Amino acid sequence: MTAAEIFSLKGKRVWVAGHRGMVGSAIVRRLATEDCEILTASRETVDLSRQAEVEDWVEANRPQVVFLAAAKVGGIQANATYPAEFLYDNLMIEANVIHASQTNGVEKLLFLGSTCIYPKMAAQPMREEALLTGPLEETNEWYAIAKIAGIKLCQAYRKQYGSDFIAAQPTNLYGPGDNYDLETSHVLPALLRKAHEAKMAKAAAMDVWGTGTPKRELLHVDDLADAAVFLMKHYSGEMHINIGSGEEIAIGDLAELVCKVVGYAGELNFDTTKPDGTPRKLADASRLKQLGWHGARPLETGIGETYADWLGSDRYAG
Ligand code: GFB
Repeated sequence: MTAAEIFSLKGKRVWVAGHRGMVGSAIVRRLATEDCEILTASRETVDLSRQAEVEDWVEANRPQVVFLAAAKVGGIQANATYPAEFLYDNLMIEANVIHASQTNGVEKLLFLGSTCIYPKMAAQPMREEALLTGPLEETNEWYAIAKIAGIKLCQAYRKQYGSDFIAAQPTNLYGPGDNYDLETSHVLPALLRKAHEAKMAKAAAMDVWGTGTPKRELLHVDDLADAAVFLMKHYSGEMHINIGSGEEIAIGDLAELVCKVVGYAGELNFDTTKPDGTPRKLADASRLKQLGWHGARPLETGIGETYADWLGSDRYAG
């Protein structure tokens, strides 16, 4: 049974902060099917890390609803290389957008975090209650601390001002609009690119970082966008909500699946000089399920769609 719709987007001015990113652009695509007015602001118009610019823009544009999808993001190596940027940029963006939303009377806001907020050794699947029960994983603790602060801002503004600000944690995402730079990307676009290039070059093998044993749960970004809109309409509460597919896969098996989709039959070379990161990261999405959302597409289908999208996009350099 689906929980009742408690908030309507009909006729509302809805700001998607971070609309050029993978998550924000997916939310814009999803909102196109709703009867609402979508607001976006380019980086040239408003730098979200600047408090005065955010306050001026929100005051002038008066959004009623905010999807806070703007963030500095990256894969395991980017997180480990740029700790200051991952902490500072994300803290500034979320503090500015959440505060300006409260002072300008935004009716509802959804903040998007990440399942890396949970302790490295959290019991699996990870329930929302695992937050702040143990040490974080070292490669992404800077990003995680910023995202935890975002959740706490939503809770604090709800407590002190009665603001209907909610938070959700998507698991590892993939899909259209992803970053394919091998140094800074997440695992799925990296594997797609490596397998494709190895196929084109008729290479005997391709590199996979780490041991291949860590497990990850992957969710297509269009499914995340659908779940985010669902939560906006059907959920209000202090508890942050997990968003996941419920399926996990070892990185070695993921590499094999990507090779199958791409049509590359070479060997996999595991480069153990690269970090593994968290051993397992499976979200317990039962709260979301109980509310009535369960729409994740099968992983192989999503990888096939993403591969086709990348080959046809201007991110593909040939
Ligand atoms: O996706 P990923 O970079 O991020 O890496 P995390 C996931 C796993 O895939 C790690 C392995 O065990 C990597 O070692 N891997 C194998 C690769 N080959 C590759 C490759 O070519 N590129 C990459 N990038 N990985 C990030 C966090 O963690 O995930 C962020 O750092 C955030 O804070 C994000 O939470 C969702 O899942 O380890």
